[in-house]
Amino acid sequence: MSQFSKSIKAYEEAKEVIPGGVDSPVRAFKSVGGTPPFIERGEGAYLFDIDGNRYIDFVQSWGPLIFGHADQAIEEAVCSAAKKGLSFGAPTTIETDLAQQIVSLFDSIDKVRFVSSGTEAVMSAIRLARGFTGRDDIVKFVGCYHGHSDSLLVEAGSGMATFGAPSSPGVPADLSRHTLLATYNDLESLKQCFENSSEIACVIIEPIAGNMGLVPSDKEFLEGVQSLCREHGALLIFDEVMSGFRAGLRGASGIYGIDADIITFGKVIGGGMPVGAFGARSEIMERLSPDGPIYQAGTLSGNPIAMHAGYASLEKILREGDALYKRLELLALRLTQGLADAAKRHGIPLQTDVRGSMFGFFFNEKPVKNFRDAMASDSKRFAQFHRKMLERGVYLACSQYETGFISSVMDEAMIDDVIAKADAVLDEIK
Ligand code: HOZ
Repeated sequence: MSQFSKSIKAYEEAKEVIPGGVDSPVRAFKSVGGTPPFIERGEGAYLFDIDGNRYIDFVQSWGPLIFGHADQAIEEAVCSAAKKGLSFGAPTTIETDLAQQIVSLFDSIDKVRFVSSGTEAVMSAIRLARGFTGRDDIVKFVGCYHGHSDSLLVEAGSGMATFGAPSSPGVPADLSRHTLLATYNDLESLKQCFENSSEIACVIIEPIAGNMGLVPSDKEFLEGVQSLCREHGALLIFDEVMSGFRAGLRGASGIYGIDADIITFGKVIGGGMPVGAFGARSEIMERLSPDGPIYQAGTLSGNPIAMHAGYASLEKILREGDALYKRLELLALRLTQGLADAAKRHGIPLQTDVRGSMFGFFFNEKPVKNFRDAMASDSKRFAQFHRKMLERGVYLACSQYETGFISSVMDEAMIDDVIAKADAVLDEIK
């Protein structure tokens, strides 16, 4: 009997009534083989599946759970808010409280608007940029993923990369022709886009890409992107849905010291509840309805339970400040160094990187700077590594085009245990 037998049965049942058995494609384990464990509960650094297997969790719901599972303060905030009602569709003071926390940290943000997901945040930011500039074209970088809205589902990372799809049926060609593509960490390719179009409303980028695996921008490249945007009157959008409050207290914006015109958030600012947000200076945000003509709305936007979860999460973050990210980065470096040493011992080429609590690794001879480099990594070896680590109780993202996350409830002993397991696995797959 397999250690995953209940999950295998649950997956078969799910597939009868849910496409692919999952509500988001990357969860299906298609690129690594096998079936996904069905989760029963999370506690601290660990996940428990319905077969009773325990895993140390480096996925953390794809990023939000920086304090691990069932954090007491966040749980209490959610429970006490829930007792007062689940949704009002009317203003609440907690929205202002959470907005103030975010505005206080970013010089370039005077106002934020809350939505219910990262996809929604980015989709709204694009509309705002188009409405503000009166232009239709946008530039995105190949391999960056900005959620699944039409304009952005072109040569995207994350699940699109996992399944090797350049774009999705259902996105009208008339729309995707307004999405120009540039190469990550290659300023010349962006210059080319500006030469090809004088109608560019915005350039959107994950300044620390986390959806083609972890691939940070080079500083000079990102500075160049900002100058080109200014030169051509296009807005710069930092998609910090993943890197926001993950790579550092001020995300990539703080690490690089670059102020984007619009920043999008999600994941950590919801503490595990569905939240997204986008923010900018007043001049831009005031173009949004009801102050201005650019429409954007949502029945559950600023949902009180989600706002309380996000506020409790940010309150904990602000209490520890930069020290939190230093601590998490040291753990991430301990992990990636341990993996790199083990890989070297077994003669396996491995590239690793870390930004704050985000870490990534590629089975690749060469450093990874863009999506083409990422795709040259050994996906078969990744799949073997993933499966064998899972069998040993280590829950890693089920695609080489995703990022790993350290949570505050992890410690050195846990990391060392994972390194020992990785060492054994790498020995088996060398
Ligand atoms: N945006 C998440 C990280 N790539 C993936 C979440 C999902 O697609 O389910």
